[in-house]
Amino acid sequence: MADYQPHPQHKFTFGLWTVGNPGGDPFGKAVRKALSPVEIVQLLSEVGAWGVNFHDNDLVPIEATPAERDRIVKDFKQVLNDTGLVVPMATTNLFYDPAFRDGAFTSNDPKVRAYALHKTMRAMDLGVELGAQTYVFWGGREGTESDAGKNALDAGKRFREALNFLCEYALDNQYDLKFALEAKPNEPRGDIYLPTTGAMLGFIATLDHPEMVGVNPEMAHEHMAGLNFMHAVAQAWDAGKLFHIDLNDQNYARYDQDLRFGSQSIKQAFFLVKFLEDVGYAGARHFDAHAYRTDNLDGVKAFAKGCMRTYLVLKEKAAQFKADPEIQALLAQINADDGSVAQFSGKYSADKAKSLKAYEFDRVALGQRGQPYEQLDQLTIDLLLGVR
Ligand code: GCO
Ligand code: MN
Ligand code: MN
Repeated sequence: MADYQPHPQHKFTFGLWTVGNPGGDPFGKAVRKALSPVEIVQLLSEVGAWGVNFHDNDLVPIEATPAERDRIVKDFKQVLNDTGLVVPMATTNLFYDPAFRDGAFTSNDPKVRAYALHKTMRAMDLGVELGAQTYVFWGGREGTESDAGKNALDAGKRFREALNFLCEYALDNQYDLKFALEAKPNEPRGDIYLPTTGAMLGFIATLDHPEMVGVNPEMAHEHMAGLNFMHAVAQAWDAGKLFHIDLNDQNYARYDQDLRFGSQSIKQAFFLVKFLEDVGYAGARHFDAHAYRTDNLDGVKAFAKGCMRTYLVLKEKAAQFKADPEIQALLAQINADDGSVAQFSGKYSADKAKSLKAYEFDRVALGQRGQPYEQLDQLTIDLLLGVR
């Protein structure tokens, strides 16, 4: 039996803002003491994480003087050095400050758009200085409550222009950095532009440097939209665009819950882990969530350990699924192919099209074939419930 202990090769990461979340919400103030970035790294090291990610202002407060910045960065580098934690990803806070109340790159105010670029370039410098190779863009306030005041077409053009500018900035500075766009359907805006991973993938193809830009799908965000997260991740993978992933959990059709990975949608989490392990996704597994507001520091540690433990348990379950003869026999039956139409598969040719059009199908027989999905799903459930 595995011990489900996290190791560096699992590439488990957390943001400073996740385990550092003091538990405030729109209805109540913080309930936990704010931890310094150094304390957070120590906590992450204690629970066995591999890396730590941050928004510029999680590390360096927006009001900090250059001298304060230097001291904070020095202390942070020291604790990274002491603990061995790495910084695989960094990002910009373009949503907290009132300056961004109507968005950043898509704001109607050209000064805000310019400030967003200025802030992001500085944040990229900081991320690169600390070793980040992935740079996430989550457009938290890039959206509207009313479409009366903002033109959706202009917003898309502005977002594209900003990303093109920042790609050039990375190239100009020879930064070894890839961008990962994170979609979310709503919260904090009524509607956020490019609300799904699929929408982001379509948008990336319109950029000047699409090869530098991929996605950072988040489980809770696709669930908020009522979608199948694993399907979104599969599409991103197929496009060669799965540059990063935000793992957490969420009850469908609720507010943004940021629950511990696997705490709510265990079956969806299983198929996701199975997918990532089956295809050999080699990037970071980032847990973008936080502990329940009810909990104190012990709960924060339990939360972080729980995210990683559940991932590893599901990884083991995925291996069991693969090794289970009954499950595999059903899958073989489901995917059976007698080769009788092999001549029609693959690339188009005029001859192939002609003979396929002329081929006589037994349509009624096709409709009579049932699939043992009920049996297979129950075996999956038995496996997940630990009775198999
Ligand atoms: C959210 C988002 C954020 C982003 C983070 C990194 O719902 O608040 O998921 O946590 O992931 O800003 O870009
Ligand atoms: Mn989120
Ligand atoms: Mn996220």
